[in-house]
Amino acid sequence: MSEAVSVQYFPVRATATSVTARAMSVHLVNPSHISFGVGVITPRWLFVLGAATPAAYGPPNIVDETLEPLDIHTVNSGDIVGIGIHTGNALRGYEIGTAARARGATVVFGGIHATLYPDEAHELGGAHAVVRGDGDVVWPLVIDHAAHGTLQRRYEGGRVDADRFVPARWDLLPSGRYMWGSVQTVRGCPKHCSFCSVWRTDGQKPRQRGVDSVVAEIIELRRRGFRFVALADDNFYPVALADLAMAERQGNVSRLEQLRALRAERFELMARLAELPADMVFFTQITMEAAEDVSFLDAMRRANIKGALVGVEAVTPEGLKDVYKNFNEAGEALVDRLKKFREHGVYVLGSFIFGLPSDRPSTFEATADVAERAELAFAQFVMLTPYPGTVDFEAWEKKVGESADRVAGIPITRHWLIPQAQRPKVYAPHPVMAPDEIRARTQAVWDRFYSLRRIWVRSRCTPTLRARLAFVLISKLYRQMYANTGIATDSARVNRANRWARLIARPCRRLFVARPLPAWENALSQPGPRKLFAASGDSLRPEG
Ligand code: B12
Ligand code: SF4
Repeated sequence: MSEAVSVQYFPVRATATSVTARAMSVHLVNPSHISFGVGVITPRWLFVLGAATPAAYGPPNIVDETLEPLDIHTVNSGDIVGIGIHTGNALRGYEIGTAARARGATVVFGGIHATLYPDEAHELGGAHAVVRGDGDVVWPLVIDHAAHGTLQRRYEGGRVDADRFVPARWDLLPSGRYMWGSVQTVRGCPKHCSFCSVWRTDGQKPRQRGVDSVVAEIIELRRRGFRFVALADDNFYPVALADLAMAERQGNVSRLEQLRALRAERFELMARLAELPADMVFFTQITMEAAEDVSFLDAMRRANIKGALVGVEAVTPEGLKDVYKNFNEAGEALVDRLKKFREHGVYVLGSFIFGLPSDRPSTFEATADVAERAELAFAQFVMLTPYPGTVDFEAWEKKVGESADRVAGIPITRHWLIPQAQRPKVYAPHPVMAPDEIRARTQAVWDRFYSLRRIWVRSRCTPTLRARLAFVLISKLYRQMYANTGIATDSARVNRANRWARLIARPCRRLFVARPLPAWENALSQPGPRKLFAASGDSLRPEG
């Protein structure tokens, strides 16, 4: 694209001190068609781009619509509105962009969906410019161009090297609204699952952030009263033992060294996390292969990484073949592998996909049984959705071609443009089950796994009554928030679920917050976090 501006050609930051800079405001908006008042996890991109916004333009106005909708009257002519979209919230993003443009603002889109469909943001979202890829480095340049009237149609943010990732600005967080902070430690994933776009957009080369900058952000969050932090990584375990063995077998010395260095850095990070206050709880996403890496699991336990989303996807070998995930186990070996996490103090949120071509009516109950026998703490059962940028999507789009069914006049191969309430639940025809059968059976599995009795039994994994209560509430919240992401058919059920989620969210948040530790304020430059704690007089964990 000739108009595209690539980040490589520009310095990290252009200067911007003009009068225009001070007269206009920068808004960053995370779109959502539904607001809960309280958020579970901080949407990290808002605070990363907030940090990347040049100081000359003043602090950006951050709006997360999962908390409450944007008040469009806060947007004035000449302002810059940055909107980050993934596929699920693209339609709402386009509404916001169109409205902001009508008010005379400069509209810029970014995020994974805009990366995949930049023209769509121009055609439907009122975009003046679209940033593809990472925004860390290119965002200040975009703002400067907008301020100086030299804005381009397209910017290529590329895949920024890990040492140029911008740490988030947590001082921009609205207080008392989120349960978990989010810190990214690695971007990219070496695997190639067919339903996932990460390895194609973020790349297969893991870009690991330096340990110091990760720890500094966590300290900052803890200082503000967050003791629960999601490590917002694609895959926290980018080097499996099998990868090392393969490089060794191939006699590939440089690859082996590279992998060993990455792995050593993971252990270094976990050792540093272990030095943080003992009340910290981390959660991440990891592949199942980590179960056979006992030293890694033990390091996770010491680091207080107490939970991990594991993509189980399917419980049969045929299902795993369907999604190119042959590195996972099936059957009893799967149950044993998942239990390994638990034995080493890591509680698993198992993620399963329903609607795979090899699924049969019996697969649903069999999956629910595995989830129980494997002693999963949480589970999600998602229906196969072809996300753009994935191998599955491309195959499906090619197969249905021009003859794709239409809903509200929109081909289902552009399902994200169909109004939320009318979106189909199942996209690809299944060899033996009707779409509604898949939906109903999926819902039944959710209902079974999240029955109050079963949640209460599972909550025994927590140490105190307060923690058990938190477990029950978060389980119910999780269930209710998911009730409208695909499985519920009638709007009454969706509305009921949303009301419940709103009601539970506030008390739930209170169970997650910790005492802020402002004494850490000036101590970030000190040698190590453990010393900082001793110096602050806090007795969460003694020094030495
Ligand atoms: C952490 C995470 C979650 C968390 C937390 C979400 C949260 N509140 O932040 C949880 C577990 C809740 C979650 C849930 C889901 N997620 Co998720 N998630 C992620 C993950 C691993 C990291 C996101 C993150 O924080 N990255 C760090 C930030 C800094 O990076 P970033 O968001 O990409 O932003 C950068 C650029 O994109 C760009 N950018 C972003 N916005 C903007 C805006 C402007 C103006 C500009 C200039 C630049 C810009 O600059 C940023 C800095 O470089 C991504 C994978 C990924 N690599 O993105 C998946 C990912 C975003 N999730 C995905 C999916 C599918 C989901 C679910 C639908 C899963 C499900 N089946 O239920 C739900 C939907 C939730 C919802 N309704 O929003 C997909 C989205 C695919 C797509 N095409 O949209 C991804 C890409 C993973 C995948 N497997 O493909 N997710
Ligand atoms: S699903 Fe997970 S393991 Fe597979 S490519 Fe995506 S991030 Fe990597």
